[in-house]
Amino acid sequence: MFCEQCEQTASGNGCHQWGACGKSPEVNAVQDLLVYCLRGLASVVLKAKEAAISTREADIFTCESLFATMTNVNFDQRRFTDYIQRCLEIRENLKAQLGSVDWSALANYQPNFNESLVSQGQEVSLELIEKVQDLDIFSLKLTAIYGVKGLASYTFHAQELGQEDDSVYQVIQETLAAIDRSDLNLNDWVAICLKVGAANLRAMELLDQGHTETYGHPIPTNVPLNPRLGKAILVSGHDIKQLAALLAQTANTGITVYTHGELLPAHGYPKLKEKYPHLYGHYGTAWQNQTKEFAKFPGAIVLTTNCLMPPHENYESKLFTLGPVGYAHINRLETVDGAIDFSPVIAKAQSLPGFTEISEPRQVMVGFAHNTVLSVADTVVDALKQGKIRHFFLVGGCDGAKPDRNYYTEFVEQVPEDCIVLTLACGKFRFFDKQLGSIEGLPRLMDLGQCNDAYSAIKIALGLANAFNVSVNEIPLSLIISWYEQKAIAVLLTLLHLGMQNIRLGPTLPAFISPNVLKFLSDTYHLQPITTPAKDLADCLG
Ligand code: FSO
Ligand code: SF4
Repeated sequence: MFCEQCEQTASGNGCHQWGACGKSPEVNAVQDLLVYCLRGLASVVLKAKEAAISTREADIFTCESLFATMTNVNFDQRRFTDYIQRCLEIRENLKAQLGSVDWSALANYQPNFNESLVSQGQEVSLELIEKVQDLDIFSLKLTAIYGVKGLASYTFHAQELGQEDDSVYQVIQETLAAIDRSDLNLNDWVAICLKVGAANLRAMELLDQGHTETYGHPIPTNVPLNPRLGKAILVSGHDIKQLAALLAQTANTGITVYTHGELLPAHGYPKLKEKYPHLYGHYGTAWQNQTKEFAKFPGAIVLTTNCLMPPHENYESKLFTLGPVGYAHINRLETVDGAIDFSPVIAKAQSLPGFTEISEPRQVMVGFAHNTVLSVADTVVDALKQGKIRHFFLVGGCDGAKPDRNYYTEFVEQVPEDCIVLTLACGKFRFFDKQLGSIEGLPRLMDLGQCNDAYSAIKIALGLANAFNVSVNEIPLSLIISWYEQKAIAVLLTLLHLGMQNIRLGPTLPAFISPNVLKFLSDTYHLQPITTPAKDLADCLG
């Protein structure tokens, strides 16, 4: 097998025997086969778009199935077989509408379902076909594919909330179709990657609109970290819409709903909180701690998106997945009349003890999305001008199990008292409950939301640049980013598209970035690896 799409890739050099995430070589091969078929579908979709034939079904399908191939989303080989079959059905349906066209071999590719899809997937591994030809183009093709996976996940969430823009689908399909081309040079591939970043900015804007138009702008909200007595359901992942659907179905059941991981920021949405008082508190920390945290949780658990880890026997019977998420033998929630039916989760929660003991009250504050922060832009600008705030640090991104991620905790601990830390995504769980005080009434630690809310960080940076009438690289803001999976790659491409300089990335640099591509990123954008908290802090403040 070959996969190097995430930060945890084996020895920083690609997973070749078995995925460090728990993905088997067989699942990896059928994922490769699916992506290969999606690339063929993309060329047909582009022709259909030119001919003004509706491609919405194909576009949404492409997003969902690419989402399923992201790290820690779906480990179920049968689901990928279903996705491949569906991909070919959609492709042939579009071809039939287009009439006689001279299709490429990729657009006509037909796997043999009577033989092993695993060996057919191994034959179309991108590494096998491309790496030998040109390492730098291979590196940029991987960057584009992985970035498109992240973009597809944001686009999938946005369309769930009724927000779509055909220009985003166009970029996803163009990028997938371009992988097959051998006539593009390095500059062309850099441009393709930056275009993915631009489309991702639009996708994140759509997702932000979807969230805020449906659930209101997040407001500063205290979230209990201690449970309350009674039956309980824990919801993890990122999908606010599915959380809302669960809340609707559990209203008046007496069950308390807790968020886990990246769903913590859901508590900041006023329309969710007002409507569903049984959305009570947060339980646990980041994704890599789930095997311990899920085992202890005394109720049912729903995984709405990444990051799913291979479940342990001691909690798998109370774990449920939905949408693109999956694991063989784990309960899967079905869609009934267009909505997920959570009744098996409710029945499971009722059969489990729930919380029978209370603990010391603790809480954290969420809800510092762009609307809240920019509503006090004048205070921020005054405090900056008067030197009361010296610098902003965005310390955010993904968490992971490696010990070198302690850098981010130590960094936040060492940030001087006249500086403010903005954070987002699951990396914050290393320091989210620290009491850092405030400056001029502004908390020194502000949680902007999920990785899906990276748009907020960008809006705040652009808003401050606008208030000072300078470029975004001239405001006193440093980006200290931790990455893990492909959404982080999409966001990084967005930041590069915006021309953001001096991003510090860690805990290690992506394995798929070749030395020449890294040199380009470092020369053009001054993208750099993290070093030590003390050195990086001194450099940023210097
Ligand atoms: Fe974390 Fe996982 Fe949100 Fe990622 S839960 S690591 S960038 O998939 O999604 O931040
Ligand atoms: Fe390895 Fe990451 Fe790929 Fe899993 S997703 S196989 S850990 S590179």
